Amino acid sequence: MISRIDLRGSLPANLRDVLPRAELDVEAALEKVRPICDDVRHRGAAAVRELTARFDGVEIATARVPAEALEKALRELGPEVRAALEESIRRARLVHRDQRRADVTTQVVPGGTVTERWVPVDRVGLYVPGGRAVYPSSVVMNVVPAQEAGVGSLAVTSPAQKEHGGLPHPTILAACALLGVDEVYSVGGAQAVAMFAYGTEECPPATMVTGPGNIWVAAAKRLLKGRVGIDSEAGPTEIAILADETADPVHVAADLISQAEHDVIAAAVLVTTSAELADAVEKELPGQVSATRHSERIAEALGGRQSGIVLVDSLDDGVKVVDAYAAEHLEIHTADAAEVAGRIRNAGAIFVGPYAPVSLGDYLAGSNHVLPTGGCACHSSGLSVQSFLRGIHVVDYSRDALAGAAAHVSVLADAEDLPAHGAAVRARFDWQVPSNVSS
Ligand code: HSO
Ligand code: ZN
Repeated sequence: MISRIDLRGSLPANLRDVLPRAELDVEAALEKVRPICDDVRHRGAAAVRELTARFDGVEIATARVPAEALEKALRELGPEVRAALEESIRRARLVHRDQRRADVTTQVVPGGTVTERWVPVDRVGLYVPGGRAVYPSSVVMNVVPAQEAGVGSLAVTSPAQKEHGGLPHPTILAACALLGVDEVYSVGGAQAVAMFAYGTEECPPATMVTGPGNIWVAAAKRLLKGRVGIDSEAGPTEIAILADETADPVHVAADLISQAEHDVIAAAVLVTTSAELADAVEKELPGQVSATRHSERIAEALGGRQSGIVLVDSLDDGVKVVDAYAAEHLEIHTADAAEVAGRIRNAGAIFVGPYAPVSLGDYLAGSNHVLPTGGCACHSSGLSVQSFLRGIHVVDYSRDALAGAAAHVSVLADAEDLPAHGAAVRARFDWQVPSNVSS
């Protein structure tokens, strides 16, 4: 059901290449997505409606979800789901509120300061997947950091659903209503990203588009990046587990299965020092898989080349392996899990010990579940308040402070053969370099 990679002995130099990983060919999707984005750019709302009819099989009179539909969805939301979503929002707010940054002013020289001022982007368009994946939790994970960052204008879009009269899934609508988001669109795919990037008669353009989506959404984000800011091109979900002989194989198997549930191309990787644990997990998987609802999808994900059990000699090697893999989610099931977690450098999020499964982070830990996939955790972070802020440097120098820098500016400008740069400073001192250079 799941393959094995034996890295006992010595670790190969090209560690990253020998580890299992799915390749998502976003590049190939770009050419298909380009005409869709161009169409939305040139024909606006009419193109969005026609593309929705073509790809989602639904005729929508307007892309904007009426306020009554949001109110109705909230009224009809089951009380248990409502309570769980409210608690998820409350915990996420606690964590994300603490991520807010204060402006910092540094006095570089007397009379010369640089302030880093944190300013939220003006308007964010949040993409929420639809279809097989109905993720109200992703509404929470995208909206909360944007709101806590102070983004003034927030719109959500999610694909039109035939069985819901051309509206997004009602739980998505209810989550928007709970979060106080009243601008919602029933548009999915590349056309949704284009709608936010270019704007239409119905939807003003956004400064930034965030949120996970399928390959078409990822391709549209790649294509329109620059025109609009993006978070990341979220790829298929990944879980890596670093475990020693103290780990419980039942928990390990359950957690691997939990993320394999997302997609046939989701990745589940166990890295362990214990061959006994590897055997026990392998023995445990089939029973748990067949007992769960999406067993076919899960079996395909676990059996795919992106998943596997990796055997290593020591925890030190295990740390090297999971660092090379740079998983979206990394669980640590070892004797001193906190100590091992402290040594990890590359992961989207780290889940420490037996009582912090990824599923907790998906819904209720307070952490964000929009995390870097495909190894991007070695250079990127998950969604946070910071994702929606720009740090603007505000430079404020007095005449004397500029005088103290003038000679160095002139010299550097000449060294770069950009004499007009130096002249711009000298113009303020009757074209002379002031003599009072401070160092
Ligand atoms: N594990 C997914 C998020 C999610 N799980 C949403 C359940 N619902 C990517 O981090
Ligand atoms: Zn999940």
